[in-house]
Amino acid sequence: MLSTLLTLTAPAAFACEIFTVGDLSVEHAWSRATIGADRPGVFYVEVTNAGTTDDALIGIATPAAGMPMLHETVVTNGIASMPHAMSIPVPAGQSVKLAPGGYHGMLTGLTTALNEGDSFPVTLTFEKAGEVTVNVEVLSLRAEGPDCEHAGQ
Ligand SMILES: [Cu+2]
Repeated sequence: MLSTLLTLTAPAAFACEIFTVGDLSVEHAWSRATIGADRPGVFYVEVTNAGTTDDALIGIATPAAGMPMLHETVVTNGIASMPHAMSIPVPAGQSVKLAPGGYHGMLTGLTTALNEGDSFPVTLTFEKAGEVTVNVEVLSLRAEGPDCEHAGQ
């Protein structure tokens, strides 16, 4: 009952939440609805490093999928491929976006279909800052990102 109420009254809150670990802040964690659970889901997020030490995202984990992995979409001669990214650099003083067409989390082996309005946790592991768990908001099938209003975004 309570969760239904929260979903109804705050539909866009999750993806706009900001999580911090050390010098890193993590926001805009979102995913896309899936038709079923057979195809992989996606995970996108934005990480800002306000510190003076370079860091890197080295892994993701979630109860929503059996095999979550970091991927990079690379287009070579017009052909897209998705090599496994061992680590995604988060240089000091910079922001890095996992977004459609670039770095992304691929959620293979979904435990259930992702429906718009759902949310699920993803734990990000950084080389230096350690771990942080964020709430991921499931947006519509064709979403290109959450609509958050932050000062300076
Ligand atoms: Cu992929």
